[in-house]
Amino acid sequence: MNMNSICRQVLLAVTLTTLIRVNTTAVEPPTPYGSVPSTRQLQWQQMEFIGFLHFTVNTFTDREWGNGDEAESIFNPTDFDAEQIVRTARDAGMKSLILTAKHHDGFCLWPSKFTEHSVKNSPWKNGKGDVVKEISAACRKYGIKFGAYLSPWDRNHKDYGRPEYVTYYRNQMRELLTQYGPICEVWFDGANGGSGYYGGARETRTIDRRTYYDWPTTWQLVRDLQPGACMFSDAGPDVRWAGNENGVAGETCWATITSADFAPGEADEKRLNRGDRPGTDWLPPECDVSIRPGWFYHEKEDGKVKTPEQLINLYFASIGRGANLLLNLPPDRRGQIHENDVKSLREFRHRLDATFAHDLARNAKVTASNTRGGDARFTPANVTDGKRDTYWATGDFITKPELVLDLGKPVTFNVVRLREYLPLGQRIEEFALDQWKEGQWVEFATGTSIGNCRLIRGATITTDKVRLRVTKSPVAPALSELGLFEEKP
Ligand code: FUL
Ligand code: CA
Repeated sequence: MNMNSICRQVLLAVTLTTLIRVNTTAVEPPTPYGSVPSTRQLQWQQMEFIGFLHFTVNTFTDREWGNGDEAESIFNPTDFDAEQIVRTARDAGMKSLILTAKHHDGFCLWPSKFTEHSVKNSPWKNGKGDVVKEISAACRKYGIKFGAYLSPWDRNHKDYGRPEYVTYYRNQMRELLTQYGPICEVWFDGANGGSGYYGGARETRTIDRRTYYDWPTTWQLVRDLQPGACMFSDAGPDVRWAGNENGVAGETCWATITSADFAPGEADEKRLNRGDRPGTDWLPPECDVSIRPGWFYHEKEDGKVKTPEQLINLYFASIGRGANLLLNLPPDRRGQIHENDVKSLREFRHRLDATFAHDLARNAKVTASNTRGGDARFTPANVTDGKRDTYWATGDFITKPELVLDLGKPVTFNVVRLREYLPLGQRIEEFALDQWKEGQWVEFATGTSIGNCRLIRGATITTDKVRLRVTKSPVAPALSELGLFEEKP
């Protein structure tokens, strides 16, 4: 081997090692921060808008809470139409529908083997009907998911308050989770214990909310039978109550909370509304609210259906703060969603689509003060591609970066939508938004938590450049989306 070829060999070796080194030191994504979502939680959060159906004997007694002594014969919808109900929900943009299979009165909307207090002893379809079956089938037909509410409190059952009832409750849960296809959410209500019929005892029964139900065993049953289902309660384990029934999440709202401090029916409403930071668990909030004053249908509330504008405000106050919106639609005595509710939902959907169909930032040129490792995978352009699974990230320790959207021409908007890349946790704590105005940056909004979705809604702005400043973050941000939208009057 002559000197030249030795040189060539060495050079080749050096080049190869460099190449290999470049490969092995490829830029890693940021390390996840704090608690992060499970796959089922991520799927749930992406739904954003969910429907609730409150329907039972109360629909026919004109009450909100049945006592448990209602005769099965009163449950008799005159023209039950599961498809009309599900279509209404789907057309409103709801991605799943949760049905009160059993409310506090104990009446079951499916023919449970474990009680006589159900549709099977009602005149409806000569006792052959099954509301759970019809609604779940219609959900499958219209391509939305299905969930069930099984009230832990049962004012009809003779054993309520004793261990036998907990077995009964689990038997019913097993029926619901095995006979009706995939269940995407199980809703554990917090109202527990009090006066009731209780098989004729007509007394007040109180229970220890922390111990009576032995929740971990029931939760495990749900995991075993429906591993994809998210469970809702004041304490999760997958989704938490947002702390009120007005549909409003905290202005600052963390997806994390320390859930061991709570039990179903026992929680600090302020903390649920805002979350904890730091919190030991990823437990995103669900904002439940009814389209009418009550959860069940009452003719006297036909004129009190929330207006499209009120519904849009709720959308901004829940989904726009990182929560999911669970909007209740009460079927009427026919067993259909009333015309007034349908009309309001239609207009609501129409206005939302008119706003969010056009992301005015889509063609912007995006630049940032820092891009993680200069790597194209973390490019700032990822925030305008409309995909949740691509994101802009900065280098570790770069916690106050800036992002500039050059829109190329003046654009008019009044809504900014931000989304964080959730698999890496909720990272950004505070941010500010600026517009380019008369040759300088002028701040037009500041905000706190982002999470799944943050909507900043303000005065209409016309500008050709927008800047996002991350002003507080414990770690490098990972931002999936920055969109600009205009609400048309
Ligand atoms: C509450 C219940 O008491 C109401 O009747 C309704 O079901 C609501 C969603 O949850 O705690
Ligand atoms: Ca993206």
